[in-house]
Amino acid sequence: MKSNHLKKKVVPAVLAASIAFAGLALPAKNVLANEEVVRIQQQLMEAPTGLSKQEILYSFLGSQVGAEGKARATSVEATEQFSIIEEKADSKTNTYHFKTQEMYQGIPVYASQQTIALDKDNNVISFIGDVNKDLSRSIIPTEPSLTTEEAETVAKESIEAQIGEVSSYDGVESELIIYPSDAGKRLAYLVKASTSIPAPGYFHYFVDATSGEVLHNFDAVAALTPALEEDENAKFTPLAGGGTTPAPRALPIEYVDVTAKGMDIFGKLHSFNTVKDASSSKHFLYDGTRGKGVHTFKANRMPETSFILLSALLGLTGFEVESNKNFFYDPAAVSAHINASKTFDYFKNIHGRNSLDNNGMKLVSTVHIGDKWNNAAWNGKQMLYGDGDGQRMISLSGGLDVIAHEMTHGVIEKTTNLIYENESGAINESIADIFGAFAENKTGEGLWLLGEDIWTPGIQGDALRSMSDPGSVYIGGYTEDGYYPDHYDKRYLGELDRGGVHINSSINNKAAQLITDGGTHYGVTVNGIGKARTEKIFYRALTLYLTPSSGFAEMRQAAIQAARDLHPDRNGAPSLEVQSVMAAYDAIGVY
Ligand code: TI1
Ligand code: ZN
Repeated sequence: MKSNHLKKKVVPAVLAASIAFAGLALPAKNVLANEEVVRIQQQLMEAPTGLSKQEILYSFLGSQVGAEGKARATSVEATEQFSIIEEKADSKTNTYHFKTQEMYQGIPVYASQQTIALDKDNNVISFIGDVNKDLSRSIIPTEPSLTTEEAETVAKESIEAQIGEVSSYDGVESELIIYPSDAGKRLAYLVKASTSIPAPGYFHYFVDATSGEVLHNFDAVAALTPALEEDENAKFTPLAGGGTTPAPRALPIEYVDVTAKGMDIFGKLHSFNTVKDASSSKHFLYDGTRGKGVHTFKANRMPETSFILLSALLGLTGFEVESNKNFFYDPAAVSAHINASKTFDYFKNIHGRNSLDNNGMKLVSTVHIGDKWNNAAWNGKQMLYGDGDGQRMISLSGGLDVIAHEMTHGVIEKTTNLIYENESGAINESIADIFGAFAENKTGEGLWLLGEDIWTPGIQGDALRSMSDPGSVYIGGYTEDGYYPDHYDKRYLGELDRGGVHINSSINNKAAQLITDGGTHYGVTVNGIGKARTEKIFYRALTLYLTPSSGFAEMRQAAIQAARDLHPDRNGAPSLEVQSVMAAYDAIGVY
């Protein structure tokens, strides 16, 4: 197929994404906020009698779609437009929860999901998500003119124009979607292609399945790591004693659980669970007592970009951290191992969650990623930690809040899958920070500082971010005053940092701190309800109410609904908890 009129992208990926989602063809944002209605239980739709929960769901969804001024969609049409991807009862609150995916003639509409909740009487009490009101009346081709191979060729030609010839792709996957582009809804292939040579990349191409036009594209690796060029030539400096084979070694089949000791990055001695190979007597950092295990590896300073990618695609973990006796000498690895266990325990004990996927998923971490890399990440498979440059940061695995932040990204991915750009990306980052702080479980201001333990060893009392006073931390030219924003009106609207995901997260972080501690912010007074209730509200909002495209308004609605489920209205008035959540979001300018 000839594809010589590839649309040249002049708009950077993040901006293009925001155009795609906020342009003319935008799906209707549908946050039905009727929280101001003071009632025992708010209702979006009274339960029609004699219908099953699913029939009620579709009757409700039908009422949300159908072109303006025309009759609403029938339940049958709604059944075609929305498929249920999850449903569950919550016996504690007597509520019932659906998650749906919007479809067009059997093809999923990209990133369009909905959450709907019913109360014990089957009244619809909450609805959050995007809907395309006129979808069933739209005329979108459903038969592609291009074959999958042709769409992949379009993507490959564009990729190779950027990075040079790729002799072998690590992987190419394609699926048909309906893509709400700025030029209207199109049948498109989402082609995901990964490369490691000549440059690491995880390219996403939205190729019009009728015309072959590239509607949108981005490289998830480039967007993750702006220092790509620098890293490509990074020197590989193995640590003394490091292994030389870049393949992960499998654990011995016959091993016994043993307790071992070792020092963390602060020189503190800990006991922790490891295993011993019955035949060689070697010890490994594998804790088999939690879920399907907690397993900690080291990367011997392999460049972060390649590692993130190879690990995500091929499951590369690095090398086993081994010891010939039951004492471990790698402090960064010991810290990672202990902090992953503590975070596992936090989610288990506080939220009843069994690991990231609630099914015991093995927790894999790798330390010594990159050369003085000042960051940590979750790549969809595992956690990765840099050593820091020793000035700005020290080994990131030493920060319990850092580890809990990264693991929370795993929880988010397995639940809501908030899209990692613009507002939904800021909510994603904020939720990672919120549980990062809560899992750390410090008292006082330390609770609200992020990364304080691994940040600037030469300066005391500072941190990468502050949740209680975001505006006390300087970030430079991103915002008008140079500080992190603590109000929606101060949000960063540029393209850097995937649309400010680590910048605007501060706004929602402040709401979480206000709900917990109380306080007056921009003249709005919030009564604090404490950590124990706040963390449950955010967990519930994440797992039951948010959708992949949720932004600040949806976050407000989800938090209020979660608070309302856990602390119902009484005598026609919202509970104190619900009032606190409302006031906190008022205080940060999110309505
Ligand atoms: S999820 C990860 C971003 C990864 C991008 C690079 C591949 C992230 O958000 N990392 C945290 C690390 C952290 C967490 C540090 C809590 C301190 C406390 C982060 O905030 N990274 C900053 C430095 C950033 O990426 O801008
Ligand atoms: Zn993060």
